[in-house]
Amino acid sequence: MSDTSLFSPLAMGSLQLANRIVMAPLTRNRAPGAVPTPLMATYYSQRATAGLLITEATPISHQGQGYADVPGLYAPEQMAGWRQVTDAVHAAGGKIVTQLWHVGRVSHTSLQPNQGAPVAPSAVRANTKTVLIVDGVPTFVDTSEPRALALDELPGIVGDYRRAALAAIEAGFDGVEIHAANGYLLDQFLKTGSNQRTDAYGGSVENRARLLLQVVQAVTDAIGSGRTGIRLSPVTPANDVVDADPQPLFDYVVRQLAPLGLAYLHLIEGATGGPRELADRPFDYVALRTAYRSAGGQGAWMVNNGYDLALAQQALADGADLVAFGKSFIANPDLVARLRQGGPFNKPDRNTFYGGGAAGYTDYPALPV
Ligand code: 8OZ
Repeated sequence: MSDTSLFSPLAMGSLQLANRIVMAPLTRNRAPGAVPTPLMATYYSQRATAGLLITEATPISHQGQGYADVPGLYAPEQMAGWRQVTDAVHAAGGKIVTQLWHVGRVSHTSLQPNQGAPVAPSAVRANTKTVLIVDGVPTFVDTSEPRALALDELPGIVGDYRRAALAAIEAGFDGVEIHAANGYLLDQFLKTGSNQRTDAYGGSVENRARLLLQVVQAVTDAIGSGRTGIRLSPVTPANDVVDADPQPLFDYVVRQLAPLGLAYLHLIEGATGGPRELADRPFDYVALRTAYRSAGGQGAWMVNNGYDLALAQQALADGADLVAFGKSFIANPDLVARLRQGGPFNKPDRNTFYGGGAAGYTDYPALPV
């Protein structure tokens, strides 16, 4: 082994991780009726040699759902389903947190309570698609026109995050990741393109970051900051979000997060699942980390997007603490062992990313041991 750091343990908040390799959150749409299944327990436990597993994005409420067949965390049968997942992962020696998700405007009336409009900071439709099941087939459709959330609805949303965090711990998770990335609700509030509010939640950087910081405070108050992480994507164009001036926005966000004692900050660098550098959206991630550290932030710094072994080792040498792998974890349940020996790697099959059953989910082979 030329570099052991990727395979070395990390004490992070209340969690002891066996290595620095993280399974990124990956939407797989295999939970009919929003209830986690035994097949999902198999899938996650197959990948339990990761230092940390982050579940697929998991709606905190019916209103927070935007896609068909994603598992929720707001009903008793969902928690019972997740308990099978967390038990299986723990039995296999792994650690698992769940990703708390509210999609905001990235939804469709057919998925919403009473077929209502999806909610958003402002009534600005996202030019993006979501997935419905049409005649049994996963089908991409345009998102629906959203309605702007009233000021007096926001405490209820903060409360939903809090409740879901408590439910996660009750279901056996080691912690939670607050999904504030990829153009979903919290990212919609952060960014100027989707937030046109004129109240205390719109306009200035401080106002646009307010909901996010209230959510983090509520979740950490409920379950402890040492088992809470957050995911941010400063410049991703995913789900049609854009900010006019992202560097000062995110510098402010991480400086505010610094004293809260989070277990980790999870950064998507560049375009989610796409290029790591965007000519029209430059961003300085080193400056961001410096802003966080100089404000006293001690959380682990987790990087994500298009990492392979060499790039991951370089990131750790450059000061990152954890590297999250997405597509390579879909195709390689034993990714840690494969990285350790430098390959070979199975190739992911895009046709089975979203929806379906065991094919392309639990049937990727591990290396013989
Ligand atoms: C792919 C398909 C559906 C949702 C994200 C939760 O981008 C997602 C997602 C990804 O964060």
